[in-house]
Amino acid sequence: MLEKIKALSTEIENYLISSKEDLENYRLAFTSRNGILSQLFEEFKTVANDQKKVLGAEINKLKQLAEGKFLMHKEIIDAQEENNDTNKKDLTLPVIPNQLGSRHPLSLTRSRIIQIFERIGFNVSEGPEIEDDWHNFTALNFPENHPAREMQDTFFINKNPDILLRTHTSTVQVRLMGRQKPPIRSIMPGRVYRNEAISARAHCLFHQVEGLYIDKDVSFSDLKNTLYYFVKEMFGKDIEIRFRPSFFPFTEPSAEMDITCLICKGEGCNVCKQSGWVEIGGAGMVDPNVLKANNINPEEYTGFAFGMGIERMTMLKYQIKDLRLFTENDVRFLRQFSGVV
Ligand code: 2NL
Repeated sequence: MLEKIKALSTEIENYLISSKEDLENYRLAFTSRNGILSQLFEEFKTVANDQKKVLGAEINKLKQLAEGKFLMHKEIIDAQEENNDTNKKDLTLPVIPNQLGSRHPLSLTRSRIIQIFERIGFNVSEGPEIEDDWHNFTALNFPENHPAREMQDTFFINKNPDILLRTHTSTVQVRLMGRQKPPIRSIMPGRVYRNEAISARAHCLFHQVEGLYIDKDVSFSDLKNTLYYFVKEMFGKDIEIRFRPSFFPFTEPSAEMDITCLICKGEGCNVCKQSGWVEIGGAGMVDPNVLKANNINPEEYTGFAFGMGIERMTMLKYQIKDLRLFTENDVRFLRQFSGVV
């Protein structure tokens, strides 16, 4: 009997199982109720008592080997089946919908700004981000020694002082004046670049929207009314706008624009430094020198222009505290804007 156990043990070890059928044949031959192992246990009952201890231990080892091999191969084959067998899958189940991405908050703000200005007759103009000195500075009445021309603000390309990354989108307005006679009524949203250290409040790349309206008899009250309308549409009827005297090389007179702080509604808080107002941009009447430089007769035409930061407005609108969130592309941040239109 010992011989028989040894032979069976070798047979089990060498038995090849590579399919479901192999596994079933193996089970029938060895471990099933009518298999060889059962027969062996029957035979064991007839063995002389003094041999039972030794033989019993051997048979048990054989049983463990046989059943262990069965379980191991069953696991492998079941796993393979699960991967291959599409028949088992319920193809009538509804599909799991693709998770849609969401619009970037800056893109949402940009679209909303365009929508608001298009309704009162402004169109949208675009232009290159790599510009020259004329379009970025000279045509906009920047004096030769103006600090904004210096290296710390402007990115120059290949150290060539004439080729640069635009520092404002006014370059597009210059191009527009170069190819279109007034009336001009257009807004220019786009990327601008400044050579600044990146922090929660500053970035070397950001987005601006500028606007330009040139026609006969355009006045400062047109400017105020247009921006008043914009602020009410963009931020709500309860938000006020105020103008403070300021200076820009390209406008005269010039003003900076504040709106009611959206966080405290004018009560005073950390965001507005207790003033109840937050700045959103600047504006003014186009300087006659700018009109002249762009071949528009300032005796015949007047105009107003304005510029606002898209990041700034987005941060105020959605209470975003750190500018860097806009460029890090963290999906946990971006996902919060899904469904916002
Ligand atoms: C700001 C201020 C401003 C303009 C931009 C402009 C363009 C032309 C002529 C005259 Cl072609 N002006 N643009 C005017 C006033 C202010 O931007 O704080 N931007 C974020």
